[in-house]
Amino acid sequence: MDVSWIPGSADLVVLIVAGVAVLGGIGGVIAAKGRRAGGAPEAGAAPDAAPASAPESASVRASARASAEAPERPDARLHRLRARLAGGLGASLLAIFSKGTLSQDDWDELEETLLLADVGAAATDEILDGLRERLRSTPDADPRSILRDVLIETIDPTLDRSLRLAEPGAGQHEPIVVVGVNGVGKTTTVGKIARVLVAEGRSVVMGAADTFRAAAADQLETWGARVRVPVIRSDREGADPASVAFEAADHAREQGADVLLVDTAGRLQNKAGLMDELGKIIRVVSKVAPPVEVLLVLDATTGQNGLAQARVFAEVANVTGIVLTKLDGTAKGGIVVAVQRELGVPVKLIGLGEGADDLAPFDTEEFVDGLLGNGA
Ligand SMILES: Nc1nc2c(ncn2[C@@H]2O[C@H](COP(=O)(O)OP(=O)(O)OP(=O)(O)O)[C@@H](O)[C@H]2O)c(=O)[nH]1
Ligand SMILES: [Mg+2]
Repeated sequence: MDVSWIPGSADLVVLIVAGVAVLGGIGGVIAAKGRRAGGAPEAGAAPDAAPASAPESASVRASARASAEAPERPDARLHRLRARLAGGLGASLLAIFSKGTLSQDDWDELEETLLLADVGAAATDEILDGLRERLRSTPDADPRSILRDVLIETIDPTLDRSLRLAEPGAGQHEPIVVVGVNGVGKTTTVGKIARVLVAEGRSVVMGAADTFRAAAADQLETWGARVRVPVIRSDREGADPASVAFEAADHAREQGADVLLVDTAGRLQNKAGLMDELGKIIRVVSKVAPPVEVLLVLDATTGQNGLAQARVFAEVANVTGIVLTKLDGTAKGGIVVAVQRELGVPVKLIGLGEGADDLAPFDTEEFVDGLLGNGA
């Protein structure tokens, strides 16, 4: 833009540039917005923490504007959401099973249906063997209940799927780190988990350690504002994610929060880079408190690709649980079986929609009943 016609424009340009630089500097440091929002002391802040005189940030304004919402209690959620599972895998299986005696073609169709639902080859064989064996040994039993039993056994109702958290109010600022490739639903899941924890009476702090895009932290702040959970973030794109994670952990400790939720970036540029970044985040958070959960978020619609990515994450971080998102409207529910086998860790939560309360604790029987469209 040519501004040379404005008297003293050279000075003006210098002033504007200087102003932008100052603002950039303020925005570039860790902006412990939750701290300022809550008026909590700055003690223990990293040396580069935002000065108290920094202008009020967007998150503070957003938090003030938003009215707090009461999230739905988690226990009944899967029951409400399970209708969203029906119509996919379960409907196809039941259609085959309702034929009575199964011909070889029916068995082939069953196998194909399971494979198409991403159950995986080994588990498919096991399910088919289980079905044959049950149909033989209990010929009078309802084939539908045999199918239900075999699916429940395959998914394994004995696995501990609870988040390993202390009781609400324990104030142990226990970290949960959420990882996964981009677009799978990490940030949404972090926001939804915050709502679940708040509904359970827990105090929560969130850390936006996805510093790749400023929009990622904005997205998390929107979630935080709705349930009045402070979000620690940086305004500078490309800021050190581990510093943000540390600030967040430190803030959670200061506040005596029950849980710290850390959102991370999903770029899978290469394994070494990922290992470096995630490793560092987990290490610095551990200085305050070791993560009680590292949750891997997987998009249920991505099939084998998703599994391959999951493997890389599992090698890099000590994944303790899986969150399967986007199970609404997909016939790929079989991925639950495949991913548990692949990684040897249980699916703990499932995403069944974009709505704020569309995340449910995984319950094997409810899930199978949902798949099979069994009545409530
Ligand atoms: N239908 C459906 N959509 C979902 C679910 N979970 C997340 N989404 C949508 O998936 C999209 C991506 O979600 P994000 O939470 O931004 O994903 P992310 O992993 O944080 O993405 P990056 O930050 O880019 O790595 C959004 O449009 C979400 O609304 C789900 O369970 N069901
Ligand atoms: Mg994100």
